[in-house]
This record gives sequence, C-alpha cells and structure tokens, in this order.
Amino acid sequence: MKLWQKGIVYQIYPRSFKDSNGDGIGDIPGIISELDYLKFLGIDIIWLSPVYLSPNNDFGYDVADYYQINPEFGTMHDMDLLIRRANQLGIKIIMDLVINHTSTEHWWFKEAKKGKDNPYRDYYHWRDKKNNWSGFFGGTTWEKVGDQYYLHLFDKTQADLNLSNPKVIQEIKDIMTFWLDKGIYGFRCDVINIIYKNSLKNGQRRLVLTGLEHYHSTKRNHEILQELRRDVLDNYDPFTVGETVLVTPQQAYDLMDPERKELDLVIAFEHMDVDHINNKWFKVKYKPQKMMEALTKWQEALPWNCLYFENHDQPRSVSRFGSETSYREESAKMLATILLTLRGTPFIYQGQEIGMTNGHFKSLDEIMDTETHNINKIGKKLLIPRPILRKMLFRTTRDNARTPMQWDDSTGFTTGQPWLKENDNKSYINVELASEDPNSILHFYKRLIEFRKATPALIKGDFKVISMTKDIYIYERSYKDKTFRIIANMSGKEKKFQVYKKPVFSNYLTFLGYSLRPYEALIIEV
Ligand code: ISL
Ligand code: CA
Repeated sequence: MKLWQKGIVYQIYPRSFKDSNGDGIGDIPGIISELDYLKFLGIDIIWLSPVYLSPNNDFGYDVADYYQINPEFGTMHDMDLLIRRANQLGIKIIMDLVINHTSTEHWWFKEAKKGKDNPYRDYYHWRDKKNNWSGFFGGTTWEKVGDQYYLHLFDKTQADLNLSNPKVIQEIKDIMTFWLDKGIYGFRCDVINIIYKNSLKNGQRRLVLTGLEHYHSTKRNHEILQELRRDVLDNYDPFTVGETVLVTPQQAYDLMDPERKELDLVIAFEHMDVDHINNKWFKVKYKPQKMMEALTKWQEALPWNCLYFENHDQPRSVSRFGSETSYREESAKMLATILLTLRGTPFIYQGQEIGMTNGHFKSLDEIMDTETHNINKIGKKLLIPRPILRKMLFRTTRDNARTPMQWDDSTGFTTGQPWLKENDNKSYINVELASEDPNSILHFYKRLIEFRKATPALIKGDFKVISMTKDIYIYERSYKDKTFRIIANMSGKEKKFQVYKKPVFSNYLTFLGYSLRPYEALIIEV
C-alpha cells in the first residue's frame, strides 16, 4: 500500500494557520513552528494551499509566479526549510497546482495583453465577442482588454490558460518538475476536470454554468493528464489528488483509473451538496439521510475515496452537519468517526480537529472572499432583499472556513491585527485548552487516527452498508477475519436503539446499550 492510502492528509490554508511575525497573516515559519503539533496529531501528509506569488484576489488561487513564494508567507529558503523539517518528521507535503488559470498579474498575461502578435498571446483564450458562458463566481466569463476579450471561468483576475498550446503544457511540466525536485510529494490539482476547452462556442443555457459542456471532462483533458503523468510524475513516486467540478462516479473513476494513469485520487462534491450550500442560493434543511446516501453511493462506486467534510471553500462541518452549541463536542467527534472509518484517504482541514465553527460575520465588510462579494453584486442586481441576501452570504461564505486557527484564547494566531476576523469562541475553542483535556475533540482525533492505523480493516477493509435510516448510519468494514461495525446517530435527538456489545471506540464516556444519545457514534467489533 502507498503512503497516500495508509496515511492521513491535513490541509493547511497558510494565510490562516499561524503568523510568526505579527503582520496578521499566517506564514511558512508559522507552519514550521507547528510541525510538532501535526506530528502529535498523527498526520502523514500536508496539503498546502497555494503559497506562490499572488495579488490575492482569490488568496493564492490566482498565481502570479509559480516559482516564487508570496513574500507575505516567507521566502524560498523558508519553503525549503519547511519541506526538509517536515520530511525529517516523516511528513510529506503536497502543493496546490493551479493550472486552469493564472492571475492577470502573471507576466505571461502582462505580455499576452500587449497585443495579438505577442508570443504569449496564445497562452490564453481570446475572442472578439463574448459568448454566453457563465462563470463559477457568477456572471460573465469574458473581460475586455484592448479590442478583444479573454476567458475567465473564475474571477476576472484569473485568466484561463490555453492548454491547446503545447508551450503552456511545457510550462506546466517545468513547474511540476521544479517543485518535485525540491522534495515535495505531489500535488492537489485545482479544478482538474475543466482545464481543456473543446470550443468557445455558445453553450446550452443552464441555470448555472452555461457553457460547461464545452470544457467539462473533455477527451483532451484526460490526454493532458496522461501526458503529465508519463513525462513528469512517473520520474518520481508522487501522490496526486485532483479537485473536480460536478463529476459523476464514472467521471471520477476515469480520472483515477490505474489503467489510464492520470491521477491517484479525486475530490468529489456530492456529499457537500446535501444542504445545497454549494449552489449558494437556496437553503435546504440538512437531512442526515441525504449525507448517508451520498457517502454510501461513492463508497460503493469507487475503489478509493477522498474522505473529507471540510476544506477552505466549505463552511465548517460542525456548523453544517452537527451542532455548534449543546452538542458541539459530540457531533464533531461523530463526524470524525465517520471520516476516519470510511474507505479512502481522510483529509482533515485545519481547525476541524478542535471543532472550529463558522465565522459568525455581522457585516459584509468583515468578509474578504471575492466569491462572496461577486455573489453579493449579482444578488443585488436580481433585487434579492438585502436581509435575505446577507443571511445567505454569511451562511455560505468560504470565509467561514478561513477564520484564523484558534491556538489559544489570546494571541496564538497573531500578535498583530489578523487579516480576517477571529472567531470570539476562541475563548473556549482552542488548541491549548483541547491539549489539556484528554476528552477533547483533539484527543479524540488523535486516538482515532492511532486506532485506524493499527486496524487493517479500517484501512484496507471492504465497505458494506448495513442500514441508513432517517438518523442512524450503520456500516461495516472487514478485512480477513475481522469486522468492525460503525453505528452513528447523525442527529441531535436521542434514539431508541439496541446495541448488544460494548464498543471498542465511542464518543461518549459511558455506554447505554438501549439507546443512542445525540450524535453518539460507536465502533463495535463483530
Ligand atoms: O468553492 C466553491 C463553492 O463555494 C466551488 O465552486 C469552487 O469554486 C470550486 O470547487 C473550485 O475551487 C477551487 O478553484 C477556485 C478557488 O477559488 C478555490 O478556492 C479552489 O478550491 C479557483 O481557483
Ligand atoms: Ca506573517
């Protein structure tokens, strides 16, 4: 088995992780200073969100130079040190690879916009007229420079690269080689199934993402990934995980099929859509059964899943699928139990291991995320009443995940002014307190990670669903003669339920046997 199959991934959003110099922005020396903490937690791989030079219109996902570290985060020397220190502790690092677009501040784009004859013009997509496509952050996907428009599926400062230009493919190979030679373990590839555009014709009208059929899961997209694997990745023993947009299990499988040799693992979103937070507009009451069905569907469809409940784009899982108040600890531990007992590679997002909650923003001025402000503009145009719009934005904004990591109740994240408002609940939700309390969410994660690593059935075992009722999710993992049954009450209500055997793992200190308390989760050896 490969490390990425046995191991646990921990995602760091560097801006919000730990500030070392008091400027209010998390940085690489900050990460280095907490490597021992990550080792203590028991993780194996860090996924580092972008640290490259960037004007921060999309906080790093708009890359201005793939070979430079954003000075806010430190220097290339700091980055080398991080890789070395992490490797010394047996922790590998994967970096974000954003190749669908660059920042419009990238020098390629600065050249390209000089005119049609510029050798870099063809690095991007240009048209005389807009087409009818709509983008991921809402609105049109075309922006005018001179007498032509360039394509941007995301923010207008994120210009889509033209991957039908072999020079661009070569640039990507060089970038990957540069970082792999520095000793990183691989890449998390941003929006990897939409990088190749078949045509720039008008698309079929859709409620969202008109034009998608021209660039979603194209044949050439697969060929490009195969080429990157053959020409670059195969020279190393790396790990690649691709973030996708709107994939079916079959489309996800096509990207990770060992025969086709593209990616190792795929990040899919179906289980993040069960409360419709991802489409931003409509609130749908969260029903645990929908989550169970989505998880089960993907467990059954793919040989190996990317397991996650959080990342830097998603509101916090306790706030969405658990309880922020009376049962925060229990629900966070219940979600941890599922995360660490399904089949696949678990991804923990910074702060999840202490049960951090959504941001509780009170004004749009407190929000830095460009997506939120774009949607706000569209919402205003659509004449959505302000209070409704604001409520929706506060609930769904990606900044919910990006509030600074709560190290302690005071200056743990920064001694200065944090770039994004800290959550007031850092007074009682923080790493320091959690470390001192053996029953904290943090210690629960640590113990469960140890248990998973020591239990082959939880890593290699088959997955079998036993039942999915309104509130209770039951499944089994078996390997050879060992079988573990996971029973999770995913609701905040106590449920009558007979359990005949004492659990080997549980998120409550006592065991009842005749009922499952709110968010109670048990692992039983059968
Ligand atoms: O974040 C989303 C929903 O709120 C998604 O639509 C998201 O935009 C999509 O999954 C792509 O995300 C990735 O690429 C974006 C970047 O803004 C995200 O942070 C990144 O995870 C563009 O690079
Ligand atoms: Ca800093």
